[in-house]
Amino acid sequence: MNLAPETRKILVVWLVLTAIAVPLIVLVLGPHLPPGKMSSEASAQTDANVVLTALIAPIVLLLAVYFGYSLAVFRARGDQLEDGPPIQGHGPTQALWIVVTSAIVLGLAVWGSDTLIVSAHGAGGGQGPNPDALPANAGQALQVQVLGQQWNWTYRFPSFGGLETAHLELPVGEDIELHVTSLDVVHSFWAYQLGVKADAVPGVDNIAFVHPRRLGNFSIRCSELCGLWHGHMFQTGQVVSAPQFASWIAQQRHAEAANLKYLPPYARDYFPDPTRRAG
Ligand SMILES: [Cu+2]
Repeated sequence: MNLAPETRKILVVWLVLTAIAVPLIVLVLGPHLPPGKMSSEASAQTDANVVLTALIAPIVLLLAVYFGYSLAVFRARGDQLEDGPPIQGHGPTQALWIVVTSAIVLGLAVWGSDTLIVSAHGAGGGQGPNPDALPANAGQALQVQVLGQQWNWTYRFPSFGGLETAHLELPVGEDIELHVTSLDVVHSFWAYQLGVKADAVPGVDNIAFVHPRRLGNFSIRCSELCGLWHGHMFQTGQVVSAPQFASWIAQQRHAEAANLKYLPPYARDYFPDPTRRAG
């Protein structure tokens, strides 16, 4: 191809900078991009952040190099204040631009849809009462109900007698089926390091799947302004080993046994008595 010397220089600078930037983004910045690798869903989100950052870098660099080169080389010198010759379109550049941008957008759409639906079970978002993206063994997932109320979170475990706990522990390596709902106003359950964020809406059973992969703490916040003490809806949850989870559940059942009879029967959602203050 016959390239103008300017084009060749711009391309060389761009290629060199791209060859430096992309590996740095993938290898150095990538491991620090949010939300981390604590669950399959979080990993899929982190991978998406790495791919998008690595892909955007050459585009940003091309624009920056072209801009910088134009400022340095094509600027008017002295008191010559004359426009350059008009450009009336450039077929090959336009065709290349359309082909490359279409390939990037369509490629990302296919990859993103596959990740969302097949490998990351809805990627931690609430999918409503009838989820489309299910983990392979959805039937065996551990069900945990997440209850938002002004201004705290509580959790119910239907497979352990409807036990309600004031804090959240989850077993590592298992599929968890979160049923997020609210007792009063709209909240949003955001377990940051797990890559889960699902709206908690009264009367709605909002299902989000998560598969914890690593042990450790995760922070839980309400991410929907829900009243005066919205900022107080903060907790720390734990991903623990299966035996630790079993002993935590046993201990919670023992500690909460006396309270169990005051709880309403386990349901997918609750409509509290409007004449009483919820919670
Ligand atoms: Cu809230």
